[in-house]
Amino acid sequence: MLNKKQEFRKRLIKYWGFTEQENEHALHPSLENLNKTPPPNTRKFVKRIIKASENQEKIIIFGDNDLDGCMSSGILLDCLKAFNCEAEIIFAKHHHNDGPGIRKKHIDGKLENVKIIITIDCSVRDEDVIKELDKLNIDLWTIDHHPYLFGTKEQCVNSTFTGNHFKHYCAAGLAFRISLEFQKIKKNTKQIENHLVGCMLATIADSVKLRGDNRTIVICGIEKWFKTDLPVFKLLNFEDRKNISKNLFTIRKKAVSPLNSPPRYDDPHLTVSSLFCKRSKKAEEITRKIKKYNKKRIEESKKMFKKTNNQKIKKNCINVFYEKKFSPIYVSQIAGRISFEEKTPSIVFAESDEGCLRGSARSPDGCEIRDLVINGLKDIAIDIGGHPQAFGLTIKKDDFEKAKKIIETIPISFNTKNKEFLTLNGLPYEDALKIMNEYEPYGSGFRKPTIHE
Ligand SMILES: [Mn+2]
Repeated sequence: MLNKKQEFRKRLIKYWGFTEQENEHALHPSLENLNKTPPPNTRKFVKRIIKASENQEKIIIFGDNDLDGCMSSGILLDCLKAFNCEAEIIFAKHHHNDGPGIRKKHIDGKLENVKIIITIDCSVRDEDVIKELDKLNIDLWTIDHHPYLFGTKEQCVNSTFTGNHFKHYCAAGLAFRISLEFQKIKKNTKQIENHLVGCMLATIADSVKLRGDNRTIVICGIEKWFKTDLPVFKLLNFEDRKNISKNLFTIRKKAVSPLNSPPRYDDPHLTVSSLFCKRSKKAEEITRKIKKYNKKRIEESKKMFKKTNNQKIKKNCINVFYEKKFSPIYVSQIAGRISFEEKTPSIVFAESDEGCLRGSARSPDGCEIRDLVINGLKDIAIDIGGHPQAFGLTIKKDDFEKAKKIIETIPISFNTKNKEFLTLNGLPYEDALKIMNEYEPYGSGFRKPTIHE
């Protein structure tokens, strides 16, 4: 016979849909729990890089310019450097009309003597790129957590490929798994700890699901965060609160968001070169810039958010916002804040180049809108891509009113699982709370249930 506590725990595990092993891992996080099998093609990729290092083949990494993009490129470059590869990073600019990814214009004039191109947190968006690389006999590898687009499937390390344990990884998660494979050849404990901390920051930044391996990475990464000796991380550090949820919250506020600012101000190289840099002088210089950019980010986004307050929020629909003064740098942040505070999906547009509007969509847990919007705007959108609850899109400025009308009339629905209550069945509330606290931290895709007394 189960006692009341055991019964409650059983209901909790069922609520989250945990297997027994997942439950065990959630309660006792350790890197040992990471799935033993790396994502498909990881080992093949590492082998190819080893060969490139032996032959001194020139490598270009194309990254995306948010924190996950910078972190994943940074981790990868750090691995490649440890194997004496000749490699550099180029950022395919993100917040322009094309959305993330490389097109012909990004590679033109940059391929001299290049033998391998790696795209990470972004992929090839243009068939002409594939043709050009084929012609020049350049090997293309794609590492991404966005749906696969072009290239040879066998040369993609992709979170969306069939398989379970890696499906929620962000790009830095994939880079971390690659790093773990490199470490099997040349052990460097310090480097793996640094990459773990970096991966933790990117996992928080990208708001991927806080379950399975991601959860392990975040919890173990936070533990290492307080012991890191990397100058730039140390400068963003603060006191260890002994409460994992509070630490996660503060890390998001004091490290993740600030680190996300410089790359979005068109300086992703600054972020990448700072992340794993061991010189404290450089770290000081960079954190000064991070602070400056961050101050600007807070001020500008506050102004922008205030403007969205003039518009009445409509319930049960995707709310669309646009004003001439909005900046495309902050649209994702504003959309995120609206969807979080109003518990409703939203899309915020701002003017970008060439008569276009760049928008960012965010929706709360349990409400997936990407495919609905793709379908609704199929004759209008120039580009749509990203995750079911967080994606970017570009439309022509002239199409705005038409697009707004379509988007706001799309019927949306919430997965009601979020509204389920857990009953106490006679267990004192304090006891239930104690059990739930064992499972902290909560986050995206892993919510604390509401209790019914
Ligand atoms: Mn990403």
